[in-house]
Amino acid sequence: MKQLKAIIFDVDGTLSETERDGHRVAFNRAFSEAGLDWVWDQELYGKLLAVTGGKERIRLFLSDFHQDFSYDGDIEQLITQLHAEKTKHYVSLLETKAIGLRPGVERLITEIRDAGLRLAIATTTTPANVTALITSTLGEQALSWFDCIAAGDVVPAKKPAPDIFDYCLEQLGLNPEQCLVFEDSANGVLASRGAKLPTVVTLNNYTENDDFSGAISVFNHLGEADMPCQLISGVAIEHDYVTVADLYRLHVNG
Ligand code: XBP
Ligand code: MG
Repeated sequence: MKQLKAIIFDVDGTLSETERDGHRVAFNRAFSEAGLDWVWDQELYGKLLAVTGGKERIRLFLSDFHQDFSYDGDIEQLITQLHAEKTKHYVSLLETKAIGLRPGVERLITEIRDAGLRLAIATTTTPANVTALITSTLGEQALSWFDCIAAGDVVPAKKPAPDIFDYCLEQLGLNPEQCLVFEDSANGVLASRGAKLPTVVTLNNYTENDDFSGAISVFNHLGEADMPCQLISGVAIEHDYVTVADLYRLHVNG
């Protein structure tokens, strides 16, 4: 019988709604500061989310949405610089506590720790962004709750490639069937399933039309006692919000 040992969380869109009001805003600030007239509105940003990774997203913007842009210098250097500035803006934004955790995230993380299960993170975003989000929402001590924070360019191929999850499993010293993943996007599920990891989805506005056929269950969020979650598809849970007991039950179905 497969025994659940660790819960692996994605970050953007799963722990927190960081994309629209966090990353997008930070990209726009970096563009404006660099004297560029690029503005990523909410709709365009939704299209750019087709790729994961901020540098990759700028490349997609230039190749598919702004072919007219010409630049005399080294374009890769410009992208690297813009992305570094974007990261600074994003971290500053989080330091103002502008973005909180999604419903049920803090509660479930506490329950997971109390149950003696291990915690990990597997994300495409830059490590500094993860540190800033965890610190600003759960406090600096919370960084030590995660046995592995696998993030960003530590692997060459970002989600939907399975590499970041493979890396995370290696760091944890666990097999895929000993873990359960929370993701919010089709690219995330392709990556986790590519690593053979059982996966549950909490979707959001940007991902509600994604294909989650590889997931055990899809919920709108994790829910709280006073904020019931909704099952969109897959295996149901016992109560109105996802508990550790549900994690064991969902895991058996993975
Ligand atoms: C989400 C991403 C990231 C962020 C931006 O990662 O694709 O690219 O949008 O962060 P996940 P960076 O859902 O895996 O957490 O600019 O640092 O890449
Ligand atoms: Mg995500």
